[in-house]
Amino acid sequence: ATTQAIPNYPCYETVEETFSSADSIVANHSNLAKFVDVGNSWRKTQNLGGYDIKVLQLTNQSTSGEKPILFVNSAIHAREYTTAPLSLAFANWLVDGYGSNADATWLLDHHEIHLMLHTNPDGRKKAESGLSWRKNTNQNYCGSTSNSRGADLNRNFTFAWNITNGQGSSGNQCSDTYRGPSAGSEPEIQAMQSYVRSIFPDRRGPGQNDAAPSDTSGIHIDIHSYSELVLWPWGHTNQQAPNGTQLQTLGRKFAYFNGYTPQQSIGLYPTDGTSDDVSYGELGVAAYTFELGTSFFQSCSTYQNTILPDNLEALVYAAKVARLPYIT
Ligand code: ING
Ligand code: ZN
Repeated sequence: ATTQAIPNYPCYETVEETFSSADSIVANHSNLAKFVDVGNSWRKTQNLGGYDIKVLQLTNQSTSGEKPILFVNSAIHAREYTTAPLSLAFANWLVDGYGSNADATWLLDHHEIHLMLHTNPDGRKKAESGLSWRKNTNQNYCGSTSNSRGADLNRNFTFAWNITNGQGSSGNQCSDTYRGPSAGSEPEIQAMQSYVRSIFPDRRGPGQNDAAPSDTSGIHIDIHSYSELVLWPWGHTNQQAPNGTQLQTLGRKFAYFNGYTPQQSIGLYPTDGTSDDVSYGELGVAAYTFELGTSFFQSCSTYQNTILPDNLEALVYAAKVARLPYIT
């Protein structure tokens, strides 16, 4: 692969380096890893280059039976540099430890870890040039050459989309929290939502359309930066989620490992159409947002000495506690 590290941030893999590292993991551990194409970035849908949306699936393919799933997505916001490197480091920790580290071995034998390393690769490519880019790069919003163009992918999910009267997202195409013209309008979000629906069964109780999940067995973590927080639904209302107590208990345990502040996500600010609200609200998956570190363009030394080790422990713990619905 071509070497093209991000200027001044040699510890953070580019999109291409991330994908080629994932390909190497598969090449060196073909019984433990698959790298699956699950959709397209906006630019790819337009034949403007762009990228596939890909998931690194990690589990021992020789051990059979249904396994509990941890799904992690990272870099949905382009400038949040540390997030995809953390997911990739987690993957390497698992496969490198297989057969020697008891935790890594047990996790790969009996669990599935699914990593959407780059949820917004078009945007991430912009951010790699040093721009403070958050959204995707959809040229239909805010003018085709504006650096304010695109949709905020973490306001575009189909659950509770645009439900807070403009408090939790923006209708202004040039805003950094532009929600898109309709729920799920962006191809990156269509790819992620159909993937999440394909791996997690609907755990909601009978007769419930959009609320009151009765079980939290699978786990989804959306990795962002920054603010040193562990967040859980809801973001679109001050009400506690139906499983608010359980979500808080698990969130506090994640926070024990990474040292962050655990809270319901609306405590940060109101949001709508976010990833954690949809995974929890539509499917009953225990869904969290981690806010890594203290800046977008975090120094490599802080990432390597603090953010990476602390959050690796939190992710390992999350993979361990993901469980099957019938285990209580
Ligand atoms: N923060 C998140 C955002 O999308 C968030 C915070 C996520 C709040 C999910 C509630 C739910 O705005 C960053 N840094 O992107
Ligand atoms: Zn973010």
